[in-house]
Amino acid sequence: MNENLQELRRSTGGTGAGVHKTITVCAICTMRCGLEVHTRDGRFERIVPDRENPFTWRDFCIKGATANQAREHPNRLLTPMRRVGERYVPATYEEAVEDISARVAGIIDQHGPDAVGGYFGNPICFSSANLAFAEEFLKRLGTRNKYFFGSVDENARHVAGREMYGGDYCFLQIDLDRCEFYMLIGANPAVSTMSWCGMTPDGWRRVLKRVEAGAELVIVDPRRTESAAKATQHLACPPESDWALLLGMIQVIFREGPYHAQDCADATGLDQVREVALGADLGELAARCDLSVDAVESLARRFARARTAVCVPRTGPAIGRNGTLTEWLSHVLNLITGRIDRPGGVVFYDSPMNMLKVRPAVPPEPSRVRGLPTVCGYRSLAELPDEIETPGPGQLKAMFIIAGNPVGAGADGRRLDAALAKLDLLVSVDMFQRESHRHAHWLIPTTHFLERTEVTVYLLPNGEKPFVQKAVAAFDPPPGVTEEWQFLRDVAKRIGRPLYPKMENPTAAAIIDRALQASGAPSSAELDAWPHGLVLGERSFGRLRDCLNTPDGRIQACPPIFLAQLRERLAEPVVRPDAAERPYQIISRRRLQMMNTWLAETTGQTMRDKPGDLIEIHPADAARDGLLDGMRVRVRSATGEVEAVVRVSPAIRSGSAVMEQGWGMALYDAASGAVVSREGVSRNYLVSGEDLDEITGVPRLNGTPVAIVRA
Ligand SMILES: Nc1nc2c(c(=O)[nH]1)N[C@H]1C(S)=C(S)[C@@H](COP(=O)(O)OP(=O)(O)OC[C@H]3O[C@@H](n4cnc5c(=O)[nH]c(N)nc54)[C@H](O)[C@@H]3O)O[C@H]1N2
Ligand SMILES: Nc1nc2c(c(=O)[nH]1)N[C@H]1C(S)=C(S)[C@@H](COP(=O)(O)OP(=O)(O)OC[C@H]3O[C@@H](n4cnc5c(=O)[nH]c(N)nc54)[C@H](O)[C@@H]3O)O[C@H]1N2
Ligand code: SF4
Ligand SMILES: [Mo]
Repeated sequence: MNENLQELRRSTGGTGAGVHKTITVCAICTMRCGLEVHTRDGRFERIVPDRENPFTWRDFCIKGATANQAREHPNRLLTPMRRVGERYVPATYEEAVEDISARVAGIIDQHGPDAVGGYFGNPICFSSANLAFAEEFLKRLGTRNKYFFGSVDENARHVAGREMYGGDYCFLQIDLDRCEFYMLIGANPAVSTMSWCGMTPDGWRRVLKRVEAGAELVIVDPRRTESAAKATQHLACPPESDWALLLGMIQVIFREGPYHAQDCADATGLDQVREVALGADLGELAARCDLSVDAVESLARRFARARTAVCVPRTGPAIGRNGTLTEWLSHVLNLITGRIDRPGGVVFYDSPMNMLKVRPAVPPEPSRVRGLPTVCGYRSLAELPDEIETPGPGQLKAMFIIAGNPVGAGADGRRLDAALAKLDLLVSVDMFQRESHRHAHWLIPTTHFLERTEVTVYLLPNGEKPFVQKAVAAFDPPPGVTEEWQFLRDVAKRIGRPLYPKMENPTAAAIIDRALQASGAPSSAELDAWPHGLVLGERSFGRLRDCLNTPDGRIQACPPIFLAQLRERLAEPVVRPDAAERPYQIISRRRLQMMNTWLAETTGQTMRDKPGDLIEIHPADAARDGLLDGMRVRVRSATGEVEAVVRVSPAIRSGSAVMEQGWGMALYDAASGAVVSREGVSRNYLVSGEDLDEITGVPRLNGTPVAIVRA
């Protein structure tokens, strides 16, 4: 049934009698660590890092080591399940394809293509084939109702790429080993690894080695994180204030120098940035980030004078209402100090798969109901309930949720849950039935990555080295499980909208071979000669300015929509107007054992405490509000309320409250409808879908104001 690359599955020689080692790649996070899977007589024994992988294995972690637990989990979906009343019954793959395609075709006939939509979650990126087929699927349906995890993650980078360089996927990467001054804003690589829209193997340890050798590492984070504890300076600024710090630094550098005169002259719009920066009140900017003017000046001087330096904001600010401004102003800071596409700075890799050429910017389009701009052609997840519930042409009637758990990952999950229940057709493509799939009419099972043979092309443009490897399946998929790219292809064909219509028989292998060929890489078949993967050469950079897709061919330092938003923020009061009513702002945290909302059912269980229930606050705040360690409390926002347990910790900045993301999501047993597990609470139920960064469409997952009262 699986006409994929399984026949190419191959085991290298065993170590002991009957033990086989399969060389493959972890598909849980972007690090894509090389793995060695040991099996005996086809049964799992253990997973260890593939130390012969020339590139990736050093970040190997517990999630990779225990990956097989999800594959063998008793609640894994092993066959398509059709909803009948409040229950699910097993169905064949053919029945699923037939019923789903008939219903989708009917909905399109009656309501038009926008009535069918899709949401792609984060793991879709870890299979190049699944991603390509899923994008093609929505394209061939012809729908504008497209959603992906970017609007709860990296959209700030997409909009900066689009507006400043002319490419949605123009990701600048850190030239790590030549850098002497790292300024990381809202990043915790000690836990999350150096893998945001790119990937730098062993990156965090390499940064620490540079620090030992004298480099500066400044971390801006409201919590004294595992990473901040290793920094040469930790600035515990309040959530959402990073833009003010950056604008203050830019002012100091414009006022005093040194700045890079040539790079400033070569960019468009710097005069406007200079004017706003110099016009701002430095005392007020410093107050917004709770720093002294001296501290801002000192940081700016050190940054500007460092021989090499980078300023890189990550998820902390990106998933808040000031993600755009923070990302933009970090580029400006890097630009004026001559750090863009220069050694030791943030660089654009020269690659045959040049993302400025392969993926030019998709112009934003206003959404149907709220008029929010699309990013990369995708609407904000925060708009999904409105698009389902608002009648009229283009109203959503059917959704495909592929590799995602949007009820837990995005804002106001309770509202999204209620909206999903109103769909005529909800299809989930996942290994499990989770909270977001509660109302699904069809549950389509998928392969676990240990059951897939596939070349990953993702790292060709964005990895620190151009690297390709054929991940090899260590196991056959269960008999009732088909690859998801194949499912989407079969449904589209049955609807009469075949994917890749110019190809006779589009397969994962064919699509990937096309991408490999375009990159000058060996084909899937040829890559068998390098089971541990192949580094295609050294990276070069320095050609960003020749590749720009902007109207005048120059870097746009001051995109008008960014400037307009900056002026709005500058006009806002320094103290939040709702600070008395809701004195805390919640921020998020990750654990090594979890991956967003998944793995709670496997490695999540190895955690000693129950982090899914905790709200961490500063001792002074606890004393003021009469809260004690271990006390049960209600956490209230303008949107919702959840219960939690207080943990008092000096690591948290006063006024911030840390609630771990990813918890509170049910895992179901589809056949019986029983909730198998639901640990902790979902802190995202507190987050509004209306209060967001209007440019990225990202809600205040970090920064939502809350009150905490005794339960
Ligand atoms: N408060 C708060 N919210 C956050 C964040 C935060 O830091 N704080 N982080 C945000 C970020 S960075 C992200 S990326 C998003 C994630 O948002 P989502 O991607 O929507 O959520 P995940 O929890 O990653 O859910 C992934 C789902 O994919 C399934 N899955 C795993 N492998 C496969 C596969 O190969 N195929 C298929 N079809 N399914 C698979 C898993 O079982 C799981 O159900 O959450 C965001 N939400
Ligand atoms: N173990 C593990 N590793 C992961 C993941 C996981 O879930 N678990 N998820 C993966 C994914 S999908 C992603 S996108 C990456 C993300 O990796 P990172 O970008 O490193 O994100 P986080 O680990 O969430 O760290 C964000 C930090 O920002 C701080 N913060 C919150 N709000 C603000 C703010 O307004 N300003 C500032 N300056 N700081 C703020 C938080 O306290 C937190 O320490 O990690 C990946 N790696
Ligand atoms: S989850 Fe762990 S083992 Fe897997 S790729 Fe990420 S860091 Fe590597
Ligand atoms: Mo993410």
